[in-house]
Amino acid sequence: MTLQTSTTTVNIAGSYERDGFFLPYDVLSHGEAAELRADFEAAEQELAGRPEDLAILRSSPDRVLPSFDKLVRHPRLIEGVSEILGPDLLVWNGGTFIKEANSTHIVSWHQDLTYWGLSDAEEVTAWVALSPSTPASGCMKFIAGSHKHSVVEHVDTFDANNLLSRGQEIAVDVDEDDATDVLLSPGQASLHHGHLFHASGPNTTGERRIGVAIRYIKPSLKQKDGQKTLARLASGTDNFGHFRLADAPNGRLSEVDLARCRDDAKLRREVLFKGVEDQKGQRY
Ligand SMILES: O=C(O)CCC(=O)C(=O)O
Repeated sequence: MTLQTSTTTVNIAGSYERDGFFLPYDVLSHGEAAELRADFEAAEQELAGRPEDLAILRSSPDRVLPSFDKLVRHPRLIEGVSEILGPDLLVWNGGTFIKEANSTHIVSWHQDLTYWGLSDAEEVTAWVALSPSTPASGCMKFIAGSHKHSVVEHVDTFDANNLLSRGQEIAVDVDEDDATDVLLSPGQASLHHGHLFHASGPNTTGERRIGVAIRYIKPSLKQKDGQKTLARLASGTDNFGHFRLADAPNGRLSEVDLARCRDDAKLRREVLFKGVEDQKGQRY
């Protein structure tokens, strides 16, 4: 994949520290983003009659498609995220957020780290656009500086229209007028902090909106509750062993990888749905 050069990493750490995010960050060319999207959508077609595996593809494409494994380890992403977290990086998850054309699905105001059961906040999300991210398509909105709060109270709504696992929503008022729209072209990314207040609205366009939310963590973090989940070493070394290290995918949609993801998804659900185990997530 060719590297883009229009954004330097020089100002990433400063903006991130001040605002809790950095954008836009050039990662892939339009052509590369289109290729990745085509590979993903072909895989969706292949799994069309297998809902459980289709859900795995959408929530963990990096574990079942070599092209997405390559994306999460892309030198440009590693370079940008390392400015914030340092050279040793694990990918804790690399799932997609999809809003179909003319979809009412939204994401309520939330902070990512609320329910992930991680021991620390040294986590960065790189959200890579595979389609235009605009207010009309339901782009994310960020509240600059809100990452300086630790986790605030959230209420679970389990609203079927909400793409979050528990439909969780920040219980304090958020002034939408203060929000920054995350405007991205295909192949660009935003980087955001796990305590940042963020949300996204419906997709009012006739095109699908697709983003890949890659959650990078430092290997020193631990899963506080439950068993060790899988994480992929994306850069540097893991001197801690707090996660089970995932290998590269065995191939495209291999049965072995799909089975591993099914097992890992069970462990993750125990963490994400702690206290409300009988509920089902809405996203996939
Ligand atoms: O894709 C979206 O609309 C929301 C994504 C999000 O909340 C996240 O990546 O943390």
